[in-house]
Amino acid sequence: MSAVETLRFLLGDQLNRGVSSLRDIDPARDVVVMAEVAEETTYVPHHPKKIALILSAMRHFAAGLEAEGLRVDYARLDDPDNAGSFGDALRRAVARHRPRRVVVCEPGEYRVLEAMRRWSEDLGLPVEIRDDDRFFCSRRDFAAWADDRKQLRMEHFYRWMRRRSGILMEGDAPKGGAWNFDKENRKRLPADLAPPAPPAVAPDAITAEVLNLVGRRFADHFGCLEGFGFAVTRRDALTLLQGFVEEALPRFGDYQDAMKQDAAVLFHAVISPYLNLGLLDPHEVCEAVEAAYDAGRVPINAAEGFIRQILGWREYVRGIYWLKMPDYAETNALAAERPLPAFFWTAETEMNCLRQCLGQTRDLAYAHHIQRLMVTGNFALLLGVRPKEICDWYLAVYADAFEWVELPNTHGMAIHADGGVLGSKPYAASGKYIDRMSDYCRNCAYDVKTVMESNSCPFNALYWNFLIEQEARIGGNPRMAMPYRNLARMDPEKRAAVAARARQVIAGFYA
Ligand code: DLZ
Ligand code: SF4
Repeated sequence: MSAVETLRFLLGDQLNRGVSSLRDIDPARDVVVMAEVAEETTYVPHHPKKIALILSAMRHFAAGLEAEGLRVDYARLDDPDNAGSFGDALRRAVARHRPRRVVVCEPGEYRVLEAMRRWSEDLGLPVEIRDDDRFFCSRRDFAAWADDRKQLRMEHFYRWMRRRSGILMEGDAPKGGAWNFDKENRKRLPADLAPPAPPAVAPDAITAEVLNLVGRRFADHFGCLEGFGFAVTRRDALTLLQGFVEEALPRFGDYQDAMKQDAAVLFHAVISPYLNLGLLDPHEVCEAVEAAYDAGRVPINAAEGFIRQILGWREYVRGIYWLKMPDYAETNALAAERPLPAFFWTAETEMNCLRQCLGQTRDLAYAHHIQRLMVTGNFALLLGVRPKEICDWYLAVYADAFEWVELPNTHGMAIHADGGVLGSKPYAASGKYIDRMSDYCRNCAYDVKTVMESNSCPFNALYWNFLIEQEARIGGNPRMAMPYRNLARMDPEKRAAVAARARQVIAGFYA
C-alpha cells in the first residue's frame, strides 16, 4: 500500500460528495476517516432515531465512497477498541496511516471547532480546516452584511439573499410581485382536508444493523426507535424531496402554521435532517421548488414560504450562530431560572397541545416549526426555563438538530434569551393562539377560554404572568405595545390574582 499523503476526516453531518474536505481527494494517496464515537452520541442524550439516522447515513456514505474506489478508515461504535471522541479517533488514524497532513471541513458546532483548532498542535501535523461551503452565504459574507447594521433582521437578510442568488427573482423584482407572503401562510386546516401520507423509507440491512445497535446501547434515551422511516442515502432523500414537491408543497404555503391532533407532518417536507446531514444540498432544494412554481404546479405562497425557510431563515440563523458564538449561548436576557419540567422527557401531561407535540417528538424525533416555536418553545418562554436546559433538550430530541441551527432557533427565536439579537420580540402567546392554529384545545382537559379557574388553560395565566414579570425588560419594546396596552387595562388586584394563579399552575409542573 502506498504512503498516505492526506487524511480527510469527515464528520457525521458532512455526508456530501462535494464537501470541501473531499473536493481534491487523491484516491491513490489519501484516506477518508470517519468515526462513530461515544462522545458525539451522548454529549446530549440524542433521540435514538436521530442516532440511528446519523450512524446509518454515515455507513451508507462510507460504502458509497468505497464503491467509488476511495479508501475509507471507518470506526464503528461497537468496535471493541472504539476511541470515544473525534480527537482520539483521529489520533489513532494518524498513528495507523502516518499521513503528511490532515484536511477537515469546519464543523457545525463551536465546541467541535475549538477542539479541531488544537488538533494540529496535538498531532504535530498540519491540519487544514476548510470552509463549509454547502451554504448560500459564507460566514465571511454574513459578517460583512452584518457589519454596518445596528440591528440584524431576517427580512433584510432574506431580500439581500434573494437578490444575490437570483432565486425567485424576475430581474430586479421578486416573482409573484412581493418579497414575502407570510400572511398567506396562516390558514386554519379544514377538518375534511386530508394531508398526504407522511414520507417514509423502509430500513435496509445496514439500517437494521444500526437499529439493533442503537436499541441495545441507547435504551435509556428519551425517544422511541420503532417505526424508523428516515432516508439514509442521498438517493432516497432525493426521492422524498420529489414526493414532497409533487404532493405536499402545493398546500404547504396555506397550512404552514397549522397543527392537527394526531397528524404530525401535515404538508411539511421533513427534509431538514437530510439538508443538515449533507444528503441534500440547499441549492438543489430551492431549484426544485422554484421549478415547480415556474411550471405552474405550486402557488407563490407555497414556493416563497418554503424558499424563505431555506434561503432566508436557515442561512440567517447560521450566520448569527457563527457571528455571536461563544458568548451567544451564555446570555439569559429574561433571567429565566426555572428547571425544565420532567414531562418534557415523558410527554405525560394533561395539556393536550404539549402532550401532542412532546408525544410526537418522542415517537418521530420530529415536530414542525410552529409546534416547536409556539407550543414547546412558547411554553418554555412563558415559564422561564433556564436557556441551557431547553436548548439542550431541542438539541437532543430532534433529528435535524445540530447546534448551528438549533441554538439560534431556541435561544434567540423561541425564548428570547439573546435579548433581541435574532428577532425583534419574544413570541409569547396565550392559549388563544394555539386554539386558532390547531384543534388541540377541543381535545383538551383544560378550558382555553378562561384564566382563573382550576381547569383554565395554563398557558393563559402563564402568558399574563410573563408580561407582568418581564415588564421592566420588554415593556418598552415597540413590538410589545399591544400586549402591554392590554395588560395596562388590568387593575392591581386582578394582576395580583393572575400572578397567584400562575404560581399555583407553575407549582403543579414540578409536583
Ligand atoms: C450528532 C452525531 C452523533 C449522534 N454521532 C456522531 C458520530 O458518531 N460521529 C460523527 O462523526 N458525528 C456524529 N454526530 C454529529 C456530530 O455531533 C456533528 O458533526 C458535530 O456536532 C458538528 O456539527
Ligand atoms: Fe394547550 Fe391550553 Fe389548548 Fe389545552 S387548552 S390544548 S393546554 S392551549
